[in-house]
Amino acid sequence: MNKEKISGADALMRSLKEEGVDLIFGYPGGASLHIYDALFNQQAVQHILVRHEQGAVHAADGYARSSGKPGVVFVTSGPGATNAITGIATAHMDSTPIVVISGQVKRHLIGTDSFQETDMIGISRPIVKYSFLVQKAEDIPLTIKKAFHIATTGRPGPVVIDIPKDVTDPDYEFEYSYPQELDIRSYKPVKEGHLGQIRKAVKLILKAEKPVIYTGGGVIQNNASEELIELVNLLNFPVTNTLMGLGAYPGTGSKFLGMLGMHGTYEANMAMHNCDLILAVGARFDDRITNDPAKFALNAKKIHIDIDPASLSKIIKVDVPIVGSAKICLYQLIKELKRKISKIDKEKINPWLQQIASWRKLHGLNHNLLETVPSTKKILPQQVIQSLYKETNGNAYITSDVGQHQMFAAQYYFFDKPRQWINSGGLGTMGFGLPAAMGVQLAFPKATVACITGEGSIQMCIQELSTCLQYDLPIKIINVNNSSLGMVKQWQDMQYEGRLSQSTYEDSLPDFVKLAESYGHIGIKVEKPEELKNAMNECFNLKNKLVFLDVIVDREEHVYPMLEAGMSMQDMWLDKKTKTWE
Ligand SMILES: Cc1ncc(C[n+]2csc(CCOP(=O)(O)OP(=O)(O)O)c2C)c(N)n1
Repeated sequence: MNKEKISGADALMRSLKEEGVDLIFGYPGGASLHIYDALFNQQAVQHILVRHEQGAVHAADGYARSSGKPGVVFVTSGPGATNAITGIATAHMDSTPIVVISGQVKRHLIGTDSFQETDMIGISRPIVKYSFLVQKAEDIPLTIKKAFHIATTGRPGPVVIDIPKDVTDPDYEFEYSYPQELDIRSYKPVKEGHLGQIRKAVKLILKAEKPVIYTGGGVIQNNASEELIELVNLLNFPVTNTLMGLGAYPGTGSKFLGMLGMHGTYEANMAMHNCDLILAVGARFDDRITNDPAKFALNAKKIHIDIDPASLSKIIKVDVPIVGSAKICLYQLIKELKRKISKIDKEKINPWLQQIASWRKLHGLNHNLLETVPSTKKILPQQVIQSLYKETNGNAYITSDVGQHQMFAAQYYFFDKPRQWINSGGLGTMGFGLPAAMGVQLAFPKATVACITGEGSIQMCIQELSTCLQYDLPIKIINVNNSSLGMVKQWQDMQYEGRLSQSTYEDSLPDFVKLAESYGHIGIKVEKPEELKNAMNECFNLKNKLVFLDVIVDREEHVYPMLEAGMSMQDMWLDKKTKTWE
């Protein structure tokens, strides 16, 4: 077969097409001009021009989280590359598969402090799953093949490919072919759980009287929700999800305890603290869950399924570690349990389920605040989420930013499906919500996409409102406006006697309605509780428009429950005056 001669830049575009890429988020510059010219000369891949590289990476991340396909980013060298760093770190902490292709200065200029030179490989090293500095055009196809394989398999994560400008020079051509097979000897993630370990896990499961299934983002990433639901139905065990895991088990499901951890529900945290068995799947026992690891679930046996061997017994020592993919290991567990079906006694855990129900009755979240809090008061942030949930029938894709509004969203919107809830859990990146929503809307043009944000977070990537206009993205922005950096203020209220150091803005906030309008969108402001329902309705009825709903809420509201730092999972603040310990 005659091989065609093409340039490195054209080879890059061809290789991306081979990987099924149809969308790229990016921003051009000197070092990536050859690449952008190759992009211009092809039709297969659409490019979304963002307004800041951070937005490009979050958008690719939102695209990846919602669609399950890897997100792709183009940035230029120097400031383009460094602007992408927060986005890469965000994807790294939440294990999202993205491939970031950065332009680099010409090879002979590397190391000379040349114009717009920065050591992208060095800077990004601790926050990528892997990175490549491409040395010659001929290496591009195999590098792309490897990058997509590494980003999407095992524990997914971001991969950076840094390409010096002369490597993509149109005057240098080589014989292009795309590798069909790939074999990386040093990288072979284990998918199937060890059968002996699965059997040990089954033994513990059959013995348990007070079990909890605790799952995280791994179940969503690995498309293992169906298996999780089947397992729950088989055993009748209660389930709690991390912030990253919401939607893996239906939020309205009868066995669901709500989110656990720092702002988890009372019943989920009490169940974790008092259980006799934890089955952890695709979750990593991070500090927002365990509180003090030395006081964590002391009477529980622990089974931990995770694709990443480094996560096992990293923070909490577990009794049965199982390395493997969540989907396959859950399937293996179900299969083994079915072989022992006569030994499954669903009734045995009834007293435990009753105990959990009584915890919920005692201090569970009030999901009827819209109906029960008088409309003479200020709007509560929780009511905004409840109103949004009602208006969208629970069917929207929800992205969020970081702060109190994020926690209220996690607590009060019931996510029934995986990939419906998209937020920065690990890094907690303010500015994530809007560009992530762009990625979701582009992945699912007909879907309803809402971004729950705060007036602090939205201003971190507000420039993407312009991108939304260019590409007609009818995102609904729900700004839970408490005119303060609410989560910071909450900690200052609780731990610094209310000294609000740099967490308020005096009267310097923009008029968000006018701001939205100046970007060509629609803005609606709501201040009174009785206006909320209609405004929400108007917002979502404007189907083809981006609407910025600026909801002025009670700034004194705190997020509860809240774990008391350094204590156990049962030590929670339940409101401003009530705590569960002495
Ligand atoms: C980029 C970044 N800077 C700082 C923080 C620390 N931080 C966490 S929450 C928060 C306040 C967020 O305010 P806002 O977006 O208005 O949301 P609210 O908490 O008021 O709902 C801050 C500053 C962060 N998470 N991300």
